[in-house]
Amino acid sequence: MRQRQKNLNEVIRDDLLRNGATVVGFADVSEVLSGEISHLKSAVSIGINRNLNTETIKILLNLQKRVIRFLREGGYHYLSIPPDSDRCNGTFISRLYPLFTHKIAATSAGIGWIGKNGLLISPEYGPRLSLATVLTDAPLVPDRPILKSQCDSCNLCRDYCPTSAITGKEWSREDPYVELIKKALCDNYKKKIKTIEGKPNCGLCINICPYGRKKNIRVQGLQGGGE
Ligand code: B12
Repeated sequence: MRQRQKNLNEVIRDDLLRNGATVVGFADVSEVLSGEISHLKSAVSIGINRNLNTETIKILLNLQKRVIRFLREGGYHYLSIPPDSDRCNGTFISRLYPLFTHKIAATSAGIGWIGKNGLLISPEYGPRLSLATVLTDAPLVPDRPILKSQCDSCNLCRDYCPTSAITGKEWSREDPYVELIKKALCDNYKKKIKTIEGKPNCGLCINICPYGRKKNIRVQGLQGGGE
């Protein structure tokens, strides 16, 4: 008996999961795109369960290249948004990241919600996924978006944030830009640690989150969550 041919979603997802992705989702992002990229209505959202560091960025970039290969073969247009788009100074991509964030793709692809710590929380891996996105006009079938936070009454990240940057408000797709994090406080703290330890390593709001957390962690002396 002949096997059913895989559709493009399945081809991409299977390939990425075999090559290092932890989660892969597909989103209809047509309602959030404007201007130069409004024709790229679908997003492939890729998450890997690793701290955001140089090696992680390399892996994510490689996964994005794999997606692009399939899209190019199908004759589709695409735009790859690198995991560290903010560092691509002066480029077209660097202008995009405040307009289209990896978190939009991830919640729209049903990978998770935005937690009180401002991070994408997956039910299985918590806030420990580092993210990358490829936008495309390929006819991908969207997964079901997640519409609201499931943090409920948990306030661990707010209570343990060393700089009181977390407001404790809850995210929903209806009010997606509610102030979750006082970004300047978070950023300044990371800069301060960088001058002392050489790396802007905090990550307490990642390590304390109960979603996806390994049991029996020590709350005192938590390790940092990335660069
Ligand atoms: C600038 C930046 C920072 C700044 C500002 C942080 C912030 N909260 O915005 C600083 C330097 C402080 C920072 C710190 C960190 N960052 Co940072 N950062 C970024 C960057 C480059 C851009 C984020 C940005 O400015 N977005 C613009 C604002 C307006 O959007 P946003 O807050 O990101 O997301 C909102 C929308 O997505 C919206 N939304 C979600 N779904 C939907 C759906 C619809 C339809 C709509 C309309 C909106 C919507 O809700 C979100 C919350 O309001 C992204 C990479 C990227 N290109 O996305 C990484 C990124 C957000 N950072 C990341 C990480 C890991 C960190 C740190 C943990 C690093 C560390 N170890 O300290 C900390 C965590 C701080 C924290 N708790 O937020 C990861 C987050 C992964 C995750 N699981 O969520 C990202 C995605 C990088 C990556 N490639 O993985 N970061």
